Amino acid sequence: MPGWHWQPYASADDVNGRRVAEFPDWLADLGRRALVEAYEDETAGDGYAPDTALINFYDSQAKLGMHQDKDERSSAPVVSLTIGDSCVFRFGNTETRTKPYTDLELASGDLFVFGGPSRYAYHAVPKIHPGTGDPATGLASGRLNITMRVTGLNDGQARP
Ligand code: MD6
Ligand code: FE
Repeated sequence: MPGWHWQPYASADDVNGRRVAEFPDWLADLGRRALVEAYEDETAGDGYAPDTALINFYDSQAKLGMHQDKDERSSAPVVSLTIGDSCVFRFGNTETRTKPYTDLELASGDLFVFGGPSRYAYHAVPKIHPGTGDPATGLASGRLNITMRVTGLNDGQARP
């Protein structure tokens, strides 16, 4: 990060050399349900078709500085999921990487939607709370963050 290491249908040669996995339907379904709940609008998920999931692992020391998610060519919402350790999530404003911002706690199972006026809000992860995750998630330690996105970069053409 930032930038895109991989393309759909290509191999992830800087990680494991395997073909980048298809975006799972169940994850897109979860994204649509997230929009319905976040906007309290049964139609809010209609047509939402995320094509890319970025998965970041945070160890107990990891931090992510203030940034906007603006590599996408689409202003469709970004849906973020937390698994494992909880963290402090700093949700800022769209103008500056400084105050005003709100610090909130994201715990395993929480889902956060960046959409509408908050789509380009600055945000950060200043702190992980080590040891707060439930090993029943399958993650013994640390935090996984999955963000699903409509990149607008994918032409939708399947390649061999
Ligand atoms: C989070 N993640 O971990 C917030 N942004 O709660 C991000 O802000 C993020 O994980 C861009 C790319 C990957 C990310
Ligand atoms: Fe981000």
